[in-house]
Amino acid sequence: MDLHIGRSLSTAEIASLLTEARTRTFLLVGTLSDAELRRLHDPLMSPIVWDLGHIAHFEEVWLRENIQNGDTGSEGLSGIYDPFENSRSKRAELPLLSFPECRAYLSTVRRAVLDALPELPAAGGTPLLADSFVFRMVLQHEYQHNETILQTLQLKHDDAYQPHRRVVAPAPDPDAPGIERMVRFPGGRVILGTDDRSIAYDNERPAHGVDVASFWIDAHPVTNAEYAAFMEADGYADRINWSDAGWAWKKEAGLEAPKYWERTTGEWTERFMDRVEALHPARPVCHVCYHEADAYARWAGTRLPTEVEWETAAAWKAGTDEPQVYPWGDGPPTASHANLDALLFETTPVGCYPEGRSPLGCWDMLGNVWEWTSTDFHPYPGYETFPYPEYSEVFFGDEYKVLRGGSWATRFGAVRNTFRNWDYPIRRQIFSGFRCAKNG
Ligand code: AVJ
Ligand code: FE
Repeated sequence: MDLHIGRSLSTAEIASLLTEARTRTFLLVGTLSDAELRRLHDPLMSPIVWDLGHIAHFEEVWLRENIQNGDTGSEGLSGIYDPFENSRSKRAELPLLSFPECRAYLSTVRRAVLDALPELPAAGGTPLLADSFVFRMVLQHEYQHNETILQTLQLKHDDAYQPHRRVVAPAPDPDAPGIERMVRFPGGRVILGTDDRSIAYDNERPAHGVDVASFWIDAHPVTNAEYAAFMEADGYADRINWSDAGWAWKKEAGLEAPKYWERTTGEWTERFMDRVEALHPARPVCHVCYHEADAYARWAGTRLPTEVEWETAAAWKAGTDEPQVYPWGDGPPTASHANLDALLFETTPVGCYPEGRSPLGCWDMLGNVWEWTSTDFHPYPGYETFPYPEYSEVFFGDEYKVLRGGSWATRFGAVRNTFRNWDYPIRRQIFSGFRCAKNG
């Protein structure tokens, strides 16, 4: 699926991308009962019907009210579906639309959007419409909430979610070059971020030069086998591995293994939705918080990469001034580049995606697991809010750590080398792993 970054979309392309996004949303939630959709599965997440109503509301605000002066008759819903008015743990108490009502709301908004599309100025007369940005923003919003819904489904305590698994991982290529432990960036000036206005969020702009010192970075994310070695070496118990904040959190939360790891008969297992599997040694460790990633890195004699180092390892290509949009180049992601787009419903052993390697030699930069970086979420120099402060601006500060690269649950169109995600350093219901770096 191609979002044609950098140019405006035709009416037909917009319609087909919007339809495809909606088909996927319903594929994910279509087998759930009304009760499962309405329930608060975990205080960290919204009831799934909230996400669905919020997807419709966001589309209504941006593709009807803000560009078409449209009105679809849903006044009063703002108070329910505005994320800033109600925290996630309170959303189950709201008068939420039922699943059938959500379906009706989604389709009423969508019909109005599609009906009005042909009348929109083709070349895009406003900053929102220029290069079809606002359509890609609404698409990415639905994609992002698909991943949020998958986090909720993975958390579900009662009957495990049974996904439609539509894809199998490519078998590791026996002729593929072996994976080195670490690769080295020789140091130099790199361009980070982007000036793109067709898909990039405000927090990815502007493109800016940075002088980056030489460093080493893991050629693949830290694997289960590597993480298990840290556990066996009493890594969780040894104070020396932990920052003060990490140690305090570890004690309070009683952390002793990644979330969804279970040990019943001596051997660790890892759960993906309804599948409990023996720990695969070559899968990246997933569902660790920042503090666990940081502790592992200290134990290993390394550190987490900065987001500048991460993006350099993904996007820099020797001999060119232009950073690459994706680790493999500028072409859109496909199933042979990365474990993205959710239909595998689990992580894959590192080494399955030789086509996805970056020029520096890093595997799995996109897909599989989000990767914690050591960087707090701050704006780039020259940042300007566009189009609304509640996407990034209100989150800037040292409370959040930046994550990069997307996970198996991230849709193709929702990630690229410049994409910045962020979360609290204690979170681990997200599909998060990490890779390590060191000076040199
Ligand atoms: C970019 C994943 C941090 O889920 O809070 C969804 C994405 N923003 N709706 C979030 C988002 C508005 C955002 N993250
Ligand atoms: Fe949202």
